[in-house]
Amino acid sequence: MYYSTIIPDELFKIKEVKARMILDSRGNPTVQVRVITKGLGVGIANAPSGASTGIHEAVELRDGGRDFHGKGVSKAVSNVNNVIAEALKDMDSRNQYMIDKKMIEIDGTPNKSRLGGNAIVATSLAVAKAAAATYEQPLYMYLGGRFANLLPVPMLNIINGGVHAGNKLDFQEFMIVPAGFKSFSEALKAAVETYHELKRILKERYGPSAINVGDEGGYAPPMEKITEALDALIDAIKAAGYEPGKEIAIALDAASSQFYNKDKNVYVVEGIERSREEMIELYEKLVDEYPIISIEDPLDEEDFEGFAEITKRLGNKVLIVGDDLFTTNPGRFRKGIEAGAANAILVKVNQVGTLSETMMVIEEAKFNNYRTIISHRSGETEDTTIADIAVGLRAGLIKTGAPARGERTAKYNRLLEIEEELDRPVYPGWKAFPRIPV
Ligand code: 2PG
Ligand code: MG
Repeated sequence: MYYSTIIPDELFKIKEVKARMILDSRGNPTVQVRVITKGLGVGIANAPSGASTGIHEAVELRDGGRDFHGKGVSKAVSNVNNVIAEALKDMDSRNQYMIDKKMIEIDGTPNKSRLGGNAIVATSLAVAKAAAATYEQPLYMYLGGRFANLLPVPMLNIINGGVHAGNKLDFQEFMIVPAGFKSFSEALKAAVETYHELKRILKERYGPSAINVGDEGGYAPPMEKITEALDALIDAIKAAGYEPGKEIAIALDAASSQFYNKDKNVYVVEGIERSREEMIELYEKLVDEYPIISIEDPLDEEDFEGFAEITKRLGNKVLIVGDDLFTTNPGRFRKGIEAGAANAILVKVNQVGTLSETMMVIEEAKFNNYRTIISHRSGETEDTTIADIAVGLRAGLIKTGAPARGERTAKYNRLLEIEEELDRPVYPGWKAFPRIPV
């Protein structure tokens, strides 16, 4: 982190920590935390919320009972206001590690279930933002200093399936990746144009209801086959005037634990039961036929061995991304590194629960040649912190939904702002991936 010597230390001390309940993009309660330093730096952060949550994630503390169908967060809010606020008072807001450690110690559980992962993550991020505000610096600069100049390549989920949509697509996310451009803004423009062409194509092929959107702003057309979704993406890219595979590629999040049948040890895709080997063969075929450059959670979240196998077979061409597999958890990630499982990690701050642990995971990833993708959750808010984290920690890639719905565009809009603010913004394009097209 970036330290200045001009501002007295006293002003970085935490004066106030206050939480409240707000709503997320699915209309569920979530936690907002505001931290104020003695120098009157204000940091506000909201906890996001997943649907396809891995079993190893930090736990979102929910009230249960009748209110909000059990999804209330009054316990988490009260934990911030009555326990965390007292513990953090007068601590130096720049001492992120000690602050996060303190919350972890008070919580005392391996999955942050006592204070709540939602209470802890919102506080952790709000502390960093309050420290940055005390320096009068944007968060990305506070986190990365003068090295914070790398805009991430966006992975835009424009067809939704799985548990994020009400259709029959087994894979959860069909993303476009505008890697063949010189700047973030040009890349985003191409993605937006493709998104609108896709809308036209889907309406033509499947009727007006096909342009309803899912949780992440992507369309949720009544398709059944994976190849139908991929064909629609290719047609949309071409209709927008871009070359598939050269300018815009495709990424998938299979979120396969959702269609894995543990008792039978099979994956049920398009009504057919498939073994691990048959799944890998399916992915190999798809990668052969389509310009796919990234596959997230291709196999079950416990199958480190299977992940190692698919990484061996496809890892020189595509990113094999661990999301539910790693859950941004340092211990699980280390196990994955040892097994040779995956070559990229999806990084969700609320999955592990604190900013310091997130930073440790990113460092570990870079040291071990894993690519890092900073990710939103399917339940989001207008909070844009992950955009600053992606730039500040030089992640190289970001996954934050379709270029539609305010909680998704907020992050893209923040990245446009950052690109404009930077002296020399760098857009890594294809360098973010193992396969550079010829
Ligand atoms: C995922 C995420 C975000 P959720 O699986 O990668 O797209 O979904 O937040 O529902 O876990
Ligand atoms: Mg995922």
